[in-house]
Amino acid sequence: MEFKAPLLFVSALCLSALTSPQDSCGQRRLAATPGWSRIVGGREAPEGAWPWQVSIQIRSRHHCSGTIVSSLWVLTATHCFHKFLGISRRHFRVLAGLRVLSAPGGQTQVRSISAVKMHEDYDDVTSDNDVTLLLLSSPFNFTDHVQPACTPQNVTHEINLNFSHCFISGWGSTQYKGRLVNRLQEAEVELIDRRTCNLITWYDGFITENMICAGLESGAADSCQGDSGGPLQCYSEDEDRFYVVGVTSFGYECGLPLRPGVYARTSRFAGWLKTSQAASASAAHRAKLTLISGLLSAALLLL
Ligand code: 4AZ
Repeated sequence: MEFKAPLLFVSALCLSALTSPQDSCGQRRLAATPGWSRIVGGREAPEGAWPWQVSIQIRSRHHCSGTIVSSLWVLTATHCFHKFLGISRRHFRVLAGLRVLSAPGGQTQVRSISAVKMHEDYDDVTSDNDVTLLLLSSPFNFTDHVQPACTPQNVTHEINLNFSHCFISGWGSTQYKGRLVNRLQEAEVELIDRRTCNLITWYDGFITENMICAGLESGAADSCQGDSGGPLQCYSEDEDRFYVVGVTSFGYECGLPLRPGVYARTSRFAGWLKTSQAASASAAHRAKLTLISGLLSAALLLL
């Protein structure tokens, strides 16, 4: 009889750990509040600055970036996957807690991908809806170096967050047609409203409502090849945390004036993010839930 209480306690603990939503997000435990000085171009990211940033690799080579949105899910760009579906999923790996590509180190966690959920309305001509969710084979353990980013609940929420600083980060090249870099880079950018970004002298009407432009008018800070899929992350002073506002999608070359980086606007995909994650909970996860519910019921029956 005395084993009932512990059984009930353990079952309830497991059940809540498996079902409760992630309540902590967008916080970095190692890096300080964003500075107030403008960063021109890129610089090396300090340790733990972007704990939600991952490297998606094919056969151990960096391919694209992504953002951790929960322990089991990574948000990335569809264009990173839709032309690569011929490559077996077992050649793909997702690395978190990584700063130096050639030297993963003890903080790095490696996972394989158990499902790729591409946006159904992705358009490879216009790059509209360039978002994909990756379901990991097993969850990331959250540490000082591995954390999820927050995602805006809708467009109004994104606007009301009144972001003070936005940053891009990645291992992409520092110039158009350049090479990947070994150490994670970051740059501060400004959000550019759609009307400006669609001007004839800018992207001339190409920017849909599902996209957001970010950069500097001069072009001095930008994302580039290899940064795709990674985060455009903005800091909310009110909440003291970071939101992933965009997914690096495309741009005309890199660092040109009037040609900022274009990002899939995550606030436009809040509903899609929710339903996709709910619909595709892994079979393993479901099996575990069934087992724990069974345990819980057994414990309750014994009471
Ligand atoms: C790319 O090819 C790419 N300047 C990503 C971002 C930008 C340009 C190209 C934005 O992955």
